[in-house]
Amino acid sequence: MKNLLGTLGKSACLLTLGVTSAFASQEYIVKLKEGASLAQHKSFSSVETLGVSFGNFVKVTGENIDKEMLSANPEVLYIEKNQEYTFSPVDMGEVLQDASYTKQWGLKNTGRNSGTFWAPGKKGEDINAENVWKVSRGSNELRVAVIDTGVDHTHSDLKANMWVNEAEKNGEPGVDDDGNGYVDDVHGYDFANNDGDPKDGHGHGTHCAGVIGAVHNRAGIRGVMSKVKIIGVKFLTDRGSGTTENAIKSVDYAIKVGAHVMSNSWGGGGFSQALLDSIKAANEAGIVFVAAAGNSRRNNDTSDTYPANYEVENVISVGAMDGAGKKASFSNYGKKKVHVFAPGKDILSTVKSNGYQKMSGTSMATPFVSGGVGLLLSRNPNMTPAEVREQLMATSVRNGSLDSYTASGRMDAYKLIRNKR
Ligand SMILES: [Ca+2]
Ligand SMILES: [Ca+2]
Ligand SMILES: [Ca+2]
Repeated sequence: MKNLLGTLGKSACLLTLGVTSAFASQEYIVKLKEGASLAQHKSFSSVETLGVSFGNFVKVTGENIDKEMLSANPEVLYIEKNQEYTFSPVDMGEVLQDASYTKQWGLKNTGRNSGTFWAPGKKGEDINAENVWKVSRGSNELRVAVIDTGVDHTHSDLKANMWVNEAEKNGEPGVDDDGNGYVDDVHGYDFANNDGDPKDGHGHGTHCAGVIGAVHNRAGIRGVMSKVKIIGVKFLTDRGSGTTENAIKSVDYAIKVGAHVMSNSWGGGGFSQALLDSIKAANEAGIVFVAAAGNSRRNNDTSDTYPANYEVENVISVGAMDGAGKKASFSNYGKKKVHVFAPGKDILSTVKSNGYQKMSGTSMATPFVSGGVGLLLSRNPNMTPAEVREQLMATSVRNGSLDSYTASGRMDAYKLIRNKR
């Protein structure tokens, strides 16, 4: 009986695989030589130019595409699968009405706002926000691209800190008024739906945006930066997944509109040369690329986690700390490859529809670092990404609990700005 079931199981599985590969459409990202184009082939249903600035990329769609044949084409530099990326907050609380600064333990940990009866928080395990705000509050010139599920740019706690493309705001609907190649990109762009409105149908991207730059008024919460211009770059759908194609288009867009920092609370898939090329292009443009270390409790020194693990000097991989100053149980870690930790458990921030919510994940730790880097660059706009990362790591606090999980410690925004080592 056991044998029979085993055999049936196996053949059923094979059958499923067969069906999938025969009918499913495949998508590949292909980098071609400059000026080259791809000749039509019967297995292609479409060849689409991606139009990014760092190479001649096309997306090839079709059934039974012969990857070997494509690779052998002398015009092809490389070919890879159009992969899928996701974000993964490990925990999402209820949407709150009574959001307040006193609950933001990541900014000011009182020891009473950061834990539970069973797992108490620890006073001072935060990013030292109140001290840094005496020195820097950010700048209206500093642009942070939140590459995510979009941003609710109408949120009352975000609106004043959204980037505004004036030519589009005062221009005509349906027209690319500033001629940057994107129609109606007033506050950013939506690559998931190919339109100029990166509104957030999920909440995750808005949460990240609030951690970076919620307005310092008397209502709701405060961001790490009180002055910043947030660019909403949406490539994750409202269900939270996106492709290599739209990830590299997003990075390209953020470069084109002059972002200083890219905040990336997403990951997945395997190695992608195309994504790596886009990150290198961002590095050459002097843009810091902050990335979530991941939420699968893994050691990133021995397991590949992308984009956090790409070895480009502008990449800062961020792990999540809990309210006691310890590694959050879900957080990935890495003595070599995770550069820094930041608050990432029970983080209160903005969500869509003018709401507030607590979420947990390295997704939430990442924008704390994007904001900290934003504060630094507001004061020192000429620092290179390599210098930023070096200073971030050298000024991080080694609190004992995190020592074996990261190359440095917990980000201290005040020490970072003052370069106190
Ligand atoms: Ca435009
Ligand atoms: Ca327009
Ligand atoms: Ca506020």
